[in-house]
Amino acid sequence: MRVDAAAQSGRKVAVLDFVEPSPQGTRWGLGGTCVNVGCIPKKLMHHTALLGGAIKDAKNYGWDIPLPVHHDWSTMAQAVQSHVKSLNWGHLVQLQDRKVKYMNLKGVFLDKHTVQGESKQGEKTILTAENIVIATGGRPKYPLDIPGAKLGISSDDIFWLQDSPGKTLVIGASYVALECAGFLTGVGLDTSIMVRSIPLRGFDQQMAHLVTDHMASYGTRIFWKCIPIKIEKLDSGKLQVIWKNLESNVEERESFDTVMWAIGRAPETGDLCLDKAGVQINPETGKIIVGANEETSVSHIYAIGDLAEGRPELTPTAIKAGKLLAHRLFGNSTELMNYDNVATTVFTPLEYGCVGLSEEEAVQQYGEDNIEVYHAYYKPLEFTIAERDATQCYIKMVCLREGDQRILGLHFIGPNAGEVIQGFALGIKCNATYTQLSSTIGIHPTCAEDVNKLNITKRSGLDPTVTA
Ligand code: NA7
Repeated sequence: MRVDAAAQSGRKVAVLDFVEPSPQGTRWGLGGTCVNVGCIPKKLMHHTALLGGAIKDAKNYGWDIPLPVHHDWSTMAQAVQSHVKSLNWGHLVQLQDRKVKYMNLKGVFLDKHTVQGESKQGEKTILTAENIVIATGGRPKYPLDIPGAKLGISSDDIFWLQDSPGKTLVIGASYVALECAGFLTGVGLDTSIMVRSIPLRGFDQQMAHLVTDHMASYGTRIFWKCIPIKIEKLDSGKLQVIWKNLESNVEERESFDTVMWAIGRAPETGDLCLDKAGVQINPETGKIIVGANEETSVSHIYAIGDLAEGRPELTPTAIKAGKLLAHRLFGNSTELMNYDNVATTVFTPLEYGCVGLSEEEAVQQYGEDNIEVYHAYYKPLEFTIAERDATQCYIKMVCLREGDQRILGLHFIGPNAGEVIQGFALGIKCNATYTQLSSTIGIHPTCAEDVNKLNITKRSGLDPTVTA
């Protein structure tokens, strides 16, 4: 939450932050998931992998680099971890500057205005507040029914490993799974993913399959339609994973140095004693039920971020929602958070950025006859000399079919997808139309210009490959 925003209004503000170590004992500092075990270390490790690709490309561009090159995990880990620690420190300083009292305590509700904070040493502090914001986020799930599951690590651990995880199996097919498997492959590790159903549930499925197609061609092994059954530690120290192939119904096994669970995240609401404050949760998801103004079932208690029901599990939405809440509470504002058309990017080796509706959602909401899908397979200029395969470089724009064709969703797979989509997200937020987009002149030569040049519809059945 933007506690600093609340403090700036002159109110007395305290923030309780306490990291429960992961089952593997990993702990970290102030700043939450994004800073410590999410976006920041993930993007830096993704960049590490991209650099490896650039080194290979460099040869064709005339750089005399002896191949193969070797990547040293410990050097990367130290660099990433010290950057994260500098961010922890920066957050602490910012809180002090804004006169926010930071308390390294784990909070539980005693009643609707009282929270008890407990330190690592067990010392208790009672705090009372007029307004309370819950923003405890979520933590990776572990399966309850798989013997040996605790031998595996999660995304809470991968970024803090001092030594290379070696041959790794990532279980799950969410963006967390694909991103981690992507950078592990990229730094040269033998990496596999186990997918029980579909990749990237909730995302456009044509795009999701292009992402996994690229990963497979890039060296990540994908075990499709497989579910883990058991993990055993062998005398060699390796982990033997036994799984069932749901298509052949056959049990298979293989040993790995590391198994990483990426099977979703659970909201951190269980230990908060929310019942004592009367805060309602959805018993199925464990998430806190909130209104449009982030208010829970108790009028002065708010919930923001991953633990709030129905909210995207994304850092920037939580930050913005916190800021707006502070402005509403203390700054005479009435502006509510608008959760529509939030852009996001999956940082797989070939990145996937999107904003707005998937093709499936657009069909469901408007009917197939009422949408027009423009698409293109394009080749980034940089790929040509490097002789990179551009098979999965693809753009899809979903529009309304009538009139000027309002853009409902934009999907882009290719280099720097986040940078590309961020700009177009403004247009889509402003209800841009296909007509307006095509009248915008592209910047040559970029990948993003191929978005402006989209002109082949899926309905036409014409070849969408960009040739010039
Ligand atoms: P998600 O999106 O909840 O994804 C969890 C993934 O793990 C998904 O691929 C699941 O497959 C898979 N899964 C779940 N349980 C198992 C077991 N037991 N075995 C194998 N595979 C399993 O999780 P994330 O935390 O990564 O993402 C959270 C949100 O952030 C997400 O909703 C986005 O909006 C942003 P399934 O598809 O259920 O078959």
